[in-house]
Amino acid sequence: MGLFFLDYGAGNVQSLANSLRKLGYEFQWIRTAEDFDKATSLIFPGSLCTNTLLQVARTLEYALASKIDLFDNADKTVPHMGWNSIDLLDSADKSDEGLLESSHYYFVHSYRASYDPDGNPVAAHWVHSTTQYGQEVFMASVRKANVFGTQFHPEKSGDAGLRIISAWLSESESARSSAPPTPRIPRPPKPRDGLTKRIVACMDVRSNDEGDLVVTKGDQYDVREKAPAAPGTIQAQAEGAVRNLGKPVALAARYYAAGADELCLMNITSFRHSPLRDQPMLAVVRAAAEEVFVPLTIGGGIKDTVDPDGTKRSALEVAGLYFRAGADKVSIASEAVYAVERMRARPSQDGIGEGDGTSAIETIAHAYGRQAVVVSIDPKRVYVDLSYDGPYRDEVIRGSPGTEDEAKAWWYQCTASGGREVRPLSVVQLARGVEKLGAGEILLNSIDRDGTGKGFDIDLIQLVRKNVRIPMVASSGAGSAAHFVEVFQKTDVEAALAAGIFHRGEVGIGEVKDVLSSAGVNARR
Ligand code: 1PR
Repeated sequence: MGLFFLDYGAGNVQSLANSLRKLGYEFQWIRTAEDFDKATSLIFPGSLCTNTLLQVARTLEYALASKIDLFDNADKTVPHMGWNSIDLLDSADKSDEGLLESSHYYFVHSYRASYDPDGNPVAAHWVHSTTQYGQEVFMASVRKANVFGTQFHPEKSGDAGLRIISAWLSESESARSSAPPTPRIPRPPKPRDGLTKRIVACMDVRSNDEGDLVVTKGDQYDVREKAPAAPGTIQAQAEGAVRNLGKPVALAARYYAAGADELCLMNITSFRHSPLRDQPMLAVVRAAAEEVFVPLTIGGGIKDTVDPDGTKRSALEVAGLYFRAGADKVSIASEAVYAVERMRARPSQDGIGEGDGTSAIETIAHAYGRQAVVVSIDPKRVYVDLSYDGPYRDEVIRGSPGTEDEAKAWWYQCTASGGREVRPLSVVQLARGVEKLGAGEILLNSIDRDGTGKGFDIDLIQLVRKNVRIPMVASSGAGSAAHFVEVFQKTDVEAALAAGIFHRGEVGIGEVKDVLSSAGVNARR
């Protein structure tokens, strides 16, 4: 008897289990068919429900009776990824299961069950809340008798999400099973797209010279302290220690408490390691996921590798290890560059090239969904003559008058291995290629701006935005809260990321959100 949990390999199993532990609930995993009969409450990753599978099946049947379609990406990026508000439909008993219209919840999905009270009035009675993305209104939560399901991820929705899980599970089982159906009152939705701009804190993690994993931060990807070169030595020999800005798990917990909408952990020396050697990184992810109830992206080393004992591991297996440890998305950099180079060797009508189904992006997106695959791009400016007419002429940016870039022209070249390898690929070619291969989001860095505090590279971000219809995170160069306002006002990105200013405590996440709100940019509070 008691609370049971069904693990069918979905990506968010670990996060949901962590949220239950955080709330103090004990649960058992469903291991045999008989366990279903022992369960008085049953949790399906992605939805919360009680009693028997039959009821789950009925709920799904009900949901399937509604129209389930892909979001239209003509007016917005897809997947719908981020924190959105909900519109609670009225009920006779006012049972809102802990949901609040003043809160935001984390959504990540490409398909939605549309809310259509006129076309499907029977189903509409069981819709508990709706959400709007662009012009589309869809079901955010459903409840019928003792079955409750959400489209968003309560386990990734911070305190607001934990409150829902707690409200549902703390309702006594007898109250739940004896509760009469409480049909909602269908009505036209209140028009509001409440999607907020996301603020992401990124931690670059590597081992220092003592072998401990620390959060570090470079300037233009150089993470060592600058030491003056002694006479007779070259600068490389005079490099100082790896900068140590704190412990990854403690910092992750601090950013979660401060209101970060999402966190990234980048294993920045992973290209030297196999997953077996990266066990400490897996332990960091596991520990961070126990403390942090917002989405967690893990990057670095997502590629086919060979362990020291000769065991081969595919990128899909490596990603699976991170998902099992509690990551929600994996971020792929070097392998994405190589995959797009390969696809360009297989010509296609759209000029982008064709994947062969074997790349890390394709295999992971196929197994876990495209929303679980981020591609991290590390571009560098290549300056050219103002009269440049070479192969990248359509992507050339000319500096605006009155800026430090006046009279300069450049295009953006892709790199691999954290900027160490320059590749024959432009940022536009890479972005369009990874979108076609199945990436769900682009994390756009800039080697030129990283750690400089000069602000985001607006030209770069606008260029990539014009070329892809998946969500984008702008990264590199944030030096003040005003830089976040600038990036959201001048470009149409969904999220902005910073590292240095947060690690050094120069600007707080709360301060960024205050400044965004004052400037009229929608931010989660
Ligand atoms: O190639 O798939 O193994 O992935 C390696 C990952 O590690 C890539 O995402 C790459 O960006 C990252 N990386 C590799 N070397 C470094 C380095 O710094 N030496 N860090 C590195 C990248 C850039 C951002 C940083 C922003 C914001 N760091 O992560 O957080 O630029 O910084 P700021 O706000 O201080 O300006 P693979």
